[in-house]
Amino acid sequence: SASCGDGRKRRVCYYYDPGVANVDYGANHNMVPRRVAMAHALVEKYGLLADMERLRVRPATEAELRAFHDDAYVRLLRDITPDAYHDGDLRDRARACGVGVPETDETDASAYDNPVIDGLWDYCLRYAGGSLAAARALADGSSDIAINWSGGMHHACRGKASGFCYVNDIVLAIQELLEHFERVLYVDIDVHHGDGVEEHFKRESRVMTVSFHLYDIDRDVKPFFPGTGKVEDVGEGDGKYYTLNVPMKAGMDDERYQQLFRPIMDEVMEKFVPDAVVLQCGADSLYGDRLGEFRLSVKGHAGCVSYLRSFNVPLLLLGGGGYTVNHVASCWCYETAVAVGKEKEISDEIPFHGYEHYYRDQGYKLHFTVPKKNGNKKDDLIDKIKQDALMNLAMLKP
Ligand code: VJV
Ligand code: CA
Ligand code: ZN
Repeated sequence: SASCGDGRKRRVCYYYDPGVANVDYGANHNMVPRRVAMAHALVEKYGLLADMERLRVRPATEAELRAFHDDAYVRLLRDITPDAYHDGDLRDRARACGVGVPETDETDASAYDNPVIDGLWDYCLRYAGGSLAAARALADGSSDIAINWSGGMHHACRGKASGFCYVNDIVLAIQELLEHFERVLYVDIDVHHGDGVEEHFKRESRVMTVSFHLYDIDRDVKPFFPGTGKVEDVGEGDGKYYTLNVPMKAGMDDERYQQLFRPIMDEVMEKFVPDAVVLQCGADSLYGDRLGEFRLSVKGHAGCVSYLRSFNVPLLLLGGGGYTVNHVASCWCYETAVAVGKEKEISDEIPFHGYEHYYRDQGYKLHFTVPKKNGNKKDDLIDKIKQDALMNLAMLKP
């Protein structure tokens, strides 16, 4: 059960490729890969590397990407550069694959989300390579927990980029895990719906996908991206009820989030009994995010990591969204500490490590404060969504 073995040490391996952190999505783009370098600098300064195996791995290969992605899409990612795009020869192919250049395609929304950037191919191979290596470290039994904060790109489709994601490293990692484990559980705490992963496995009963996300149908403007993830979407065919969606409204705080997360995950663990767990730790569900509208603290977010860790099942931790970079780095550093079981030992004072000036707004504390909001304490909607989710889980054969 959830309570046993929490104090036990875990063998943790950690993947960090500085080549990924130098990628630039363009001026004012929300996605800032440097946040991973910031998280890493904290991890290093807090001395956490001593408690982990450091994975040094090769980038993914073209053939490895083709285990999920279309040939034509993989070729496009390989061939496209800002110059080739401007020359026009690859422009149509690029736009068909959801990528573009904002200055050229002013009216094309996806060009803003998924720009053709310098080093795009190398970036994709490296972050996918990290997630694949991490999956292998679990599959061969050499690690209990494996971490790749550059991964977690849950929106990428077989033949198309979407939502800042070009290659779906999560699908690739799960496919790798399926070679060695019978059942794999995917859990997604990014504020956005994990649509790309769900779509690929929605007919598969060996993979259960669970996404917690912001979903507001009664919005006066556009729905929150990507607009999918209703509680009624439960998978199809053999995979029916092996998809679970937990749509939430804006403003979710630690208490209410855990009121859903814990009982739902208890039930999932008991019914599905996974052999490995993949947790996408998108940090845009934190308070103060530039895109998200939840109000989680670092401890609230990390509560999901420690809860799943307590089940003692091989655990793959991936990054994802997260657009207020100081919050993201604080969170992933703290979650690295949770993985190695040292979260109580790391100081709340941000150490001098080269990026300390980013933490001024949070008083140079690792745990930024979440202002209390006085609303009605009893929340019928929480009970309603919990009931709906548990009803779907009741349909799963034990
Ligand atoms: O909502 C959308 C799509 C649009 C078209 C593009 N415009 C800019 C916004 C509306 C319909 N896209 C989302 C994508 C969110 C991706 C989240 C990814 C993850 O966290 O789940 C996993 C890594 C969106 N929301 C906000 C923006 N795009 C956005 C993109 C920009 C931007 C401002 C907002 C890109 C460039 C620039 N500004 C300069
Ligand atoms: Ca999610
Ligand atoms: Zn997100």
